[in-house]
Amino acid sequence: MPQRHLIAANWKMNGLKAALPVAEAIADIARNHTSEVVIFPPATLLAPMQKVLEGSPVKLGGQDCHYMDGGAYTGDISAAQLKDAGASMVILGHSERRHGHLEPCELVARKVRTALRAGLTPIICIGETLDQRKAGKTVDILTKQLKDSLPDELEGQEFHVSYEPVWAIGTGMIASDAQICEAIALVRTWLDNRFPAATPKLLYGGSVKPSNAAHVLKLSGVGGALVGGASLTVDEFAPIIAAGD
Ligand code: G2H
Repeated sequence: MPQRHLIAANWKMNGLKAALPVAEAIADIARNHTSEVVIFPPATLLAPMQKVLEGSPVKLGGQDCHYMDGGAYTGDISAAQLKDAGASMVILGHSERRHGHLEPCELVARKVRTALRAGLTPIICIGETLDQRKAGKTVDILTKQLKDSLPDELEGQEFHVSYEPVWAIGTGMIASDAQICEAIALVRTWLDNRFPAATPKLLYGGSVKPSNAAHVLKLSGVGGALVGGASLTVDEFAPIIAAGD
């Protein structure tokens, strides 16, 4: 039986309380489709969104967490706090963290361990920049990111990996079928060797829209999509959820 697609809504630093009805509408839509739908709202909306989603199939996740379990880290959020506010998943290693906050792979790996300790399922993001792709380094970069960001502790745990080419994020310039399939195949082969018992879903992220979602989700090995801009409105996200059927 084919796996259900994982359709993840990464709201990034968007959304006030006024956006809660969007989550409510997404929950209504998700009830009529087969995909597993997860919303990653800003942390301020986790608790109120949990109330809105009560009894619905839609899950919640955090967009990042600190590498420590807790302590004097002003402005940060712990994995346990995300869990306490209703999250069951967390995105780690998103390129907006790797590049915008200069987070190296080793830090991502520490965060993965912390997330697992808190009982969160990590979605670990990897992806090359345009310069790296042009220089023919994509395979090396993705392999290094996998090797250094995925700790041994993932053995026997639930986790997912999202391939997000940096140049495709928020640009409207989606990767080609060949580029997606090549990267997904590389990740699957690497994971099969490193974590043979694991069954992670492999997501694609980067300018997924209603117009391309069904096509991307049918590509070989693609188990879901991490959607940014197009997850912020029901009009755009509803057809992406439906595309996962
Ligand atoms: C990639 C994606 C969501 P967008 O960051 O993770 O964003 O769909 O806006 O390119």
